[in-house]
Amino acid sequence: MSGWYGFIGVPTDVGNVACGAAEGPAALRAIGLPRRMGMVDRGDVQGPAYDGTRDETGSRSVRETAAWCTAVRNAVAGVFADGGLPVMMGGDHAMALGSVAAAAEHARRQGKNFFVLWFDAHPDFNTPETSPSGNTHGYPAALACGIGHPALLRVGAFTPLLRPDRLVQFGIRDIDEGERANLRRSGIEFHEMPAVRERGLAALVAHTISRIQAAGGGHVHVSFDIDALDPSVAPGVGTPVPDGLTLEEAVESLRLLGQSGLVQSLDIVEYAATQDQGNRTAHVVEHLLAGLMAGRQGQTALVA
Ligand code: 4U7
Ligand code: MN
Ligand code: MN
Ligand code: MN
Repeated sequence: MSGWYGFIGVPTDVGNVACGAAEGPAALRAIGLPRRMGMVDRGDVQGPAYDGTRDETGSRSVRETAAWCTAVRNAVAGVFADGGLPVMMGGDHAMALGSVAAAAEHARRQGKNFFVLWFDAHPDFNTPETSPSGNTHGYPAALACGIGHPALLRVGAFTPLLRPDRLVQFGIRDIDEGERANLRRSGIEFHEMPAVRERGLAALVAHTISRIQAAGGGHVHVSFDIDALDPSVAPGVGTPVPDGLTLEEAVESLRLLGQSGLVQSLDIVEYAATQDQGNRTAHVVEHLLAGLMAGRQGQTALVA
């Protein structure tokens, strides 16, 4: 499969105060990631700092999150317009609203069905009403489905950006009470760790790929929060949760997704460089990306 990859740095912790995610893209460039992976470095998106004050809904940094997501959306749209596959490097997960907006708009223009696969310890399906923290990195999946803060729903050209039955989540193991009710009400398919352990991540992902293909295919956006991985593998995250995915099963799943030819855009988010042990987690990011790239070239991914 031909094409090029656009590296878009999103150095922000706008969705979660000083979690270290703002330092992620610079740390990835410091190990030479975009260059070594043969990517086109499209530079960093910019935006305002985190504001911890709560607004009338209890949410923090709403205006700032909207500004970042709008800038991300424009940067992602630029890579689509130039014929590349955009890879957004976070930065905390609040930015995914911007990439999902650009991807959904691109899919619609091409007349394609739009799907999002979400790898995360958390469903990120909070609304201002259910969020215990008011932090917007817990909102993006719900916002993509058209649920949540009205100021954030305006980031995309339309809402909902995504049909709830076209969102599938993997690796989930930390759900807030009200968030679980939101997931149930929307009918989201989410695979918690016991199911992943029982059936195997790659098998679940392969099943999802078949279902998407049976539905006529489309544009698949992958949003990979690296806290989906076990903290022993990826210590450099803002909100670590024990009992996560292995690197091998995550890389194999991304390879399958690459091989399917369905994936047209990718977020790898929540790399909190300041929490990393040396560059361990930066190299994990590289392996994840290498998995997708190898799959797209029809190769077997290697995990070193
Ligand atoms: B991440 C949390 F309360 N659910 O909403 C919240 F546990 O993007 C965490 O997946 C959200 O890292 C984590 O604040 C968001 C909390
Ligand atoms: Mn986070
Ligand atoms: Mn997340
Ligand atoms: Mn998470």
